[in-house]
Amino acid sequence: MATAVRYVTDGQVAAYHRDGYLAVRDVIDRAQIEALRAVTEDFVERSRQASESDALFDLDPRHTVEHPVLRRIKNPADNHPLYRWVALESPIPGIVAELIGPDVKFHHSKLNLKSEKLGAPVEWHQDAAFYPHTNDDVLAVGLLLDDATPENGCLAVLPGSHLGPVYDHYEGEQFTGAMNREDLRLIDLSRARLLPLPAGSIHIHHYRAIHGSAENTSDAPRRLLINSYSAADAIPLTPDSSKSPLYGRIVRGAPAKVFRRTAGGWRMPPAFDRSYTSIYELQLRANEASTGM
Ligand SMILES: O=C(O)CCC(=O)C(=O)O
Repeated sequence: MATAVRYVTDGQVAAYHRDGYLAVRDVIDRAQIEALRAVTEDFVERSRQASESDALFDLDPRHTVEHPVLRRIKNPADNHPLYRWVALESPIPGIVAELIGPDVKFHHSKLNLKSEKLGAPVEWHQDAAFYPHTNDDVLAVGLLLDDATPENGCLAVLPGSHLGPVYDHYEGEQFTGAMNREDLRLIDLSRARLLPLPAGSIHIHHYRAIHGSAENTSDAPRRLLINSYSAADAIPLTPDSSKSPLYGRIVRGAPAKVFRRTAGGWRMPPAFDRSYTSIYELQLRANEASTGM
């Protein structure tokens, strides 16, 4: 009898549920990573023609035709077959199924680019504040297209924080895309773990896990292709903001006949189906508001 392929060990599955994150090395081979880098460089070239952020590109305010500073490619899985392969057919959905499956649903994809010396930080936040679901089996998988280091802004995660509350991501009435400053003061962020990893590795974080990353102060880029998934029986509580045809697609197993619900709640995000820009934009706007710029 054929045995099913296993991508992660029981120990890794337990570590994900205990810590709220997991790093796995050598998931995508060097040739595919080189191909993904070439595709990504083509998108950066195309972004020269854009003068403002749109449905595909999220541009840093410093972006110019001569020196493109692209922060994010939106919905990469809809925009190139290789990105789509990563999201739907690479070993990644299989790994997700071992963590929260067997039935797995696609949520969204994005590619965050931190360019040399310029790449913007991502402040501490929890993805759950952006897209709450009926239960907590929701996660994001980041595939590193470059070696990630503390200097180029590798991801940092606070272990065990997925077992705590989902904090307010508002200052007053403004959704800032970052954890509320008063709450942050009460949290010991010195316990956060940096995740430096070679290209081709993935890191996976639970959607309640507190995470963020520093700016890129190095001479090397840090490009991170993120795909988010949920258990099929985790039902989104807010409308889709991605507008992607892949949203809600079953990528492993079967659709849920019964939804599953975890107790608890937190403040709803704004109506992102009408107004979502990007986490960078939200965090920048909030910082400008707080410094009176
Ligand atoms: O790009 C990063 O380092 C962080 C990504 C992230 O947390 C996000 O885009 O929600």
